[in-house]
Amino acid sequence: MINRRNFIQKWFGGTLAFITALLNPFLKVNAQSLDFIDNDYVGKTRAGKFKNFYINFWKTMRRIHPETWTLLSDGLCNNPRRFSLEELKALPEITQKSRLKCVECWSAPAEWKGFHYSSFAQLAQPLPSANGAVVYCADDYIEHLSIDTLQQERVLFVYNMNQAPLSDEHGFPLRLIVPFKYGYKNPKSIIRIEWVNDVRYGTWSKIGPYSHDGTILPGYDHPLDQNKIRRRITGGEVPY
Ligand SMILES: Nc1nc2c(c(=O)[nH]1)N[C@H]1C(S)=C(S)[C@@H](COP(=O)(O)O)O[C@H]1N2
Ligand SMILES: [Mo]
Repeated sequence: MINRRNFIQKWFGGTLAFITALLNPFLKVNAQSLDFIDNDYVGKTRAGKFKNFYINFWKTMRRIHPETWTLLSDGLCNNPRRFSLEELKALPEITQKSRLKCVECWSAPAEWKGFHYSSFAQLAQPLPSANGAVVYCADDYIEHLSIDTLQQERVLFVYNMNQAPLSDEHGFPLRLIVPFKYGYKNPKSIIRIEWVNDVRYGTWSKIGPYSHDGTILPGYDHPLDQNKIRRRITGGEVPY
């Protein structure tokens, strides 16, 4: 018996040490979450150059490498397949200035460039039975948007921000900008779009007190570019 107990203790202790050793690099990265400079990870940041445009990530993740990234489109569509960034950048370009408003209260403005759902839909060919898209991101973040929302004029699939390719922090190489919905409905670092016809809950609306719809409500805003001075907002897209 004692031998067996010893064995179990040793085995358990050894396994625990092994798992801790395996996790160590990740734990270290999390501990430095204010500083993802010069390493292969990105994560939540509010410091340094990001103090005027905070960075939210559900999980710390490896930077996406341009050579390996593709966008998978599958589910209820005629044409399940992968798209390269070049192919998506060849779609008709739209430039737009809009403010991203987080439900945690801050907001920040940017000029975005990308393409509209209508041109992407010609390639991806969602079936008439599809009424929404589940957007999967590289940090395991998920969001669901209805096709009705995606069709709105101000909604863009974006690959440029302020005349430069999206940074890893802001969602390289592709994100959604939905200016009249809270930031959590603006998924970034997108890797897959699944066309669906049922309602799916996104990461935040599943765990938080936040609505599935995510439309910006009347209330207050603390614009990071204006010293966070509190102002009233009326709901919907926040003025640039
Ligand atoms: N992949 C991914 N996209 C995401 C999030 C996330 O955690 N992971 N957070 C959302 C939230 S809550 C906000 S406010 C915005 C913030 O965008 P930013 O980090 O580019 O400022 O990203 C949204 N998109
Ligand atoms: Mo947010």
